[in-house]
Amino acid sequence: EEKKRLSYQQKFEQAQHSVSKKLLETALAKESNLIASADVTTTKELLELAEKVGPHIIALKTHIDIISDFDYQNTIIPLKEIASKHKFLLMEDRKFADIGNTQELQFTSGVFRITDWADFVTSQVIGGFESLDCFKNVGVVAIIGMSSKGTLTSNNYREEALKIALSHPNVIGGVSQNPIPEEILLFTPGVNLADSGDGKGQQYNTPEHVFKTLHTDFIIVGRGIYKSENPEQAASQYKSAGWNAYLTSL
Ligand code: 5FU
Repeated sequence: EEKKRLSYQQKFEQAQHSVSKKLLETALAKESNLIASADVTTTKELLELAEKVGPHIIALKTHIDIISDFDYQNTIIPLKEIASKHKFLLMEDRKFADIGNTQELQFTSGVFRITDWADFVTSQVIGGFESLDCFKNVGVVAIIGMSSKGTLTSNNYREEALKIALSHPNVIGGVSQNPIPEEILLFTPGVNLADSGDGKGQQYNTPEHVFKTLHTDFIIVGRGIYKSENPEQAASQYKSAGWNAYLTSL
């Protein structure tokens, strides 16, 4: 018989970090484990997508540096309003990958001021344990393994990356295509119901597959939703597929 996973309720009870608690609480309340990746390039598209998918997601993942007309007042303020209206968190997929001092500057300064609005951020752990110290007021999702073909995140790299992730108090979870210990949350991108790849190295699995084989906690879906003719309906479909796959994996 297959090993059972912990439920969101059990993970909520054991969670130490306020952002983990918030994510799990939101998942239980909305019956969703879906994070939509908003890889669009204008403020208008970003806000429209957030409004459409908002009811179905627990978090919206951004690459804020691809927004060509970014402006704190016109991009972030309305985005935060939509997030609070539809009760989802903001995940900035910045993938920090430098020394602590530089990451701190990238996190707090520049035009994006990520520290002022993101609930949680992604970071590589290649800079070592102390490079994560600056992310005090947010949750960190550590990049353990990547979804792309030929990634250098080998077994050995992932093992070392996990040691940092599991021991750092700012870390709430990891991005990976492999199972990780249940003390932290698992976020899995590379999820699509229609495609197996994008011709640029991305590799896709279905929600069923990642819940069954990885016991993932949250699926991250980009083009499957925002490129769809009806993003609202697509979000609803991924939400149901993800939730049913979670229930089946219990
Ligand atoms: F860390 C990772 C990873 O290993 N694979 C990813 O695809 C992050 N991602 C992100 O998830 C990537 O930067 C995109 O923003 C998103 C996947 O988008 P897709 O359109 O569903 O392929």
